[in-house]
Amino acid sequence: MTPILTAFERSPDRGRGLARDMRVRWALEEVGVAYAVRLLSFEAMKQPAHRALHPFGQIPTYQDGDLVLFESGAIVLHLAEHHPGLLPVDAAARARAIAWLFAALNTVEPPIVERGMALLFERDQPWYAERMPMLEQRVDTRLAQLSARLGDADWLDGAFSAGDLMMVSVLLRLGRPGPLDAYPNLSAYVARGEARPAYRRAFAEQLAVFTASQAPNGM
Ligand code: GTB
Repeated sequence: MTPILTAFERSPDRGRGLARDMRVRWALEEVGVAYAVRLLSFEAMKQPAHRALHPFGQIPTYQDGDLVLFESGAIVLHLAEHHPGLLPVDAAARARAIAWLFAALNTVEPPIVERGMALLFERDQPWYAERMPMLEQRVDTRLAQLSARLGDADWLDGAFSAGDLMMVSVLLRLGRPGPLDAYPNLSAYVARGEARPAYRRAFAEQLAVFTASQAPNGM
C-alpha cells in the first residue's frame, strides 16, 4: 500500500521547502519509499476529518495502511527505523543518531522558530527592536555550539543519518543570507544536505505543488 503524506495545498513559503512535509518527503526519498501526497487547504486542515488524523489540525500527517502518524520527527524516525539508510546498524551509533534528531527538534529548532515568528509577525510591535537581538543571540548560541561540535566533519556522527536530515532541515529555516553565514562549516553542512539526490527530488516535488497552485486555473 502506498503511504500518504499531507502537505499544504498552497504553502506560505512559496515553494522554498520550509514547511515540515519537506523533511518527511526527504526521508521517504532517502529510503526509497514511493508515496502519495494529499494536499490540504488551511480550512480543510481544521475540519474534523483531518483532526482525526492530526489532533492539532496541522501538516504533515503520514498514513500507511492502518498506521496514522503526526509530528514530522515521529514520522522521520518511524521511516528510519523501518527502512535501511537513515540509522546506523550499531546500537550505540543508532542511539546517537536519534539523539541528534531530537537535538534538532528540541534544542536547535525552538529558537530558530521563535526568531522566524518574530520576523514574520512581530515587526509592528513596540518591543520588537528590543526583543530581536535577544532572539538572534539565542540562535547564535546554538549555531556556535553546533559549529564547534561539527568541526570539519561531513556529518554530525559518522555517516549521514536521520539526525543530519533533521538538523539540515531545521537550519534551512534560517534562510540565506542569514545567521548561518557566520559559520562556514555549518553553511557547507547544509549545502551537503541539499546536494543529496534524495533532497533534490523531494525539493522538486514540493516546488511542483507550489508552481501548480500558481497556475491560472489552480492546476
Ligand atoms: N511539531 C509539528 C511537526 O514537526 O510536525 C509542527 C507541525 C507544524 O507546525 N505544521 C505547520 C502547520 O500545519 C506547517 S510547517 N501550520 C498550520 C497551522 O498550524 O494552522 C510550519 C511552517 C509553515 C510555514 C513556513 N513558511 O512559510 O516558511 C514554514 C514552516
